[in-house]
Amino acid sequence: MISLQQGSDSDELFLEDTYVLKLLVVGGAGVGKTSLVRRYVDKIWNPRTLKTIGVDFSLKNVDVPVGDSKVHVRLQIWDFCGERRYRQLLPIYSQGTHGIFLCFDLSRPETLTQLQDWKLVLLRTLKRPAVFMVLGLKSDLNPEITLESLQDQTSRILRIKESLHCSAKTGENVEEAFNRIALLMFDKFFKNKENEDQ
Ligand SMILES: Nc1nc2c(ncn2[C@@H]2O[C@H](COP(=O)(O)OP(=O)(O)OP(=O)(O)O)[C@@H](O)[C@H]2O)c(=O)[nH]1
Ligand SMILES: [Mg+2]
Repeated sequence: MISLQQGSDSDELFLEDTYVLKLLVVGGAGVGKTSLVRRYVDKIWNPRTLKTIGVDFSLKNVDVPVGDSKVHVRLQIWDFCGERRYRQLLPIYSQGTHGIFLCFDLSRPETLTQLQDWKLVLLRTLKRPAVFMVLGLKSDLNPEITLESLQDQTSRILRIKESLHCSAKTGENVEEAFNRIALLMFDKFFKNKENEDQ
């Protein structure tokens, strides 16, 4: 059974006992977005990924702990290509998104600064606010990075405190990043609805 919960400015999809959440993954070319998603969804590390053309789409079911219980969430993961010439497609693919991973490459600091542009474009095109989280990828190439220094940089440069360093190669913090954003998205878009239903 599929039911659409009517929101004031959006329609939220609720499949039986599962909340459907859309997560967009963006950031510069080659920062490691597809490798991150493949590591999370398929539990594989393949050093020879092909660059994404347009967008890749994956699904993953995850249980999000809420208080003493858990809710079932189906993550729709939209892995958007970093190549600039496809940027005009972003407004189309970003609509209805609940959360966004802004990704950069920890071994190329300029890719963090470039996220300012991505954030601006998204803020201009999204019809409702989404949850933003910054991911510093390829942490295996920058083992000195600490969560504190990362949060410091992302707050200063992007005004976003919510961040994590991950490695698709070693698996560091990959599950943690997706679990964290699933929880933040659920809290923002559905938590009050849950409380109303009880
Ligand atoms: N050392 C290391 N290399 C990585 C990691 N993640 C990705 N890479 C490498 O970085 C390159 C680009 O990875 P992709 O995952 O294709 O990057 P992308 O962000 O999806 O790139 P586009 O699709 O072009 O936007 C590949 O050679 C990967 O093997 C990581 O965690 N550690
Ligand atoms: Mg890719």
